[in-house]
Amino acid sequence: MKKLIYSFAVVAFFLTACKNSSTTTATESTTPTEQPAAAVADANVTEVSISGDDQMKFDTDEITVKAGQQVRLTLVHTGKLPKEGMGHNWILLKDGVDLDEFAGEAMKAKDTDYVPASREGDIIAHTKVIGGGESTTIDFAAPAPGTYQFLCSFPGHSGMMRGHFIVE
Ligand SMILES: [Cu+2]
Repeated sequence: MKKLIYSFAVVAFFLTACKNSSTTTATESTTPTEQPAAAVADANVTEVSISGDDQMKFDTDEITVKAGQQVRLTLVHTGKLPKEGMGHNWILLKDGVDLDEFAGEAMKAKDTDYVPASREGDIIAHTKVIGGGESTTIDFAAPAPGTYQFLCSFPGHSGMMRGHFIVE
């Protein structure tokens, strides 16, 4: 019981300490600087990240952004396998494109990172193929509100590596 009371006292101390320090920071940052302008410019950019692993899986099957935003998407490969064997990319398809049909074409397009030239009209945005330990970032404008599909087009991956990209 004594120990419990002691822990409460420690927690209470930290809470008070935090409160004090945040009050101090708030007061310090009231000085006007050039920063607000930069913050306004960045407000239009939504940063999202998605990762793929050596188990042929994305860490999420749903990404949501707001219409009118610029999207900065980072694809991270958290695995160790090289891109020749376990490469991942991220491709966002236009509304109405059949994902399985697209993936069937894409797996033949090794020379162009599994992005088939004949299907470029079906794509809103895509990354390059990366291997374990690598990451890549792309910027694109969020399309009109709706639900879109994304996939990894590396051969055999789209069955597992796919999801929905929602624009609100
Ligand atoms: Cu993949």
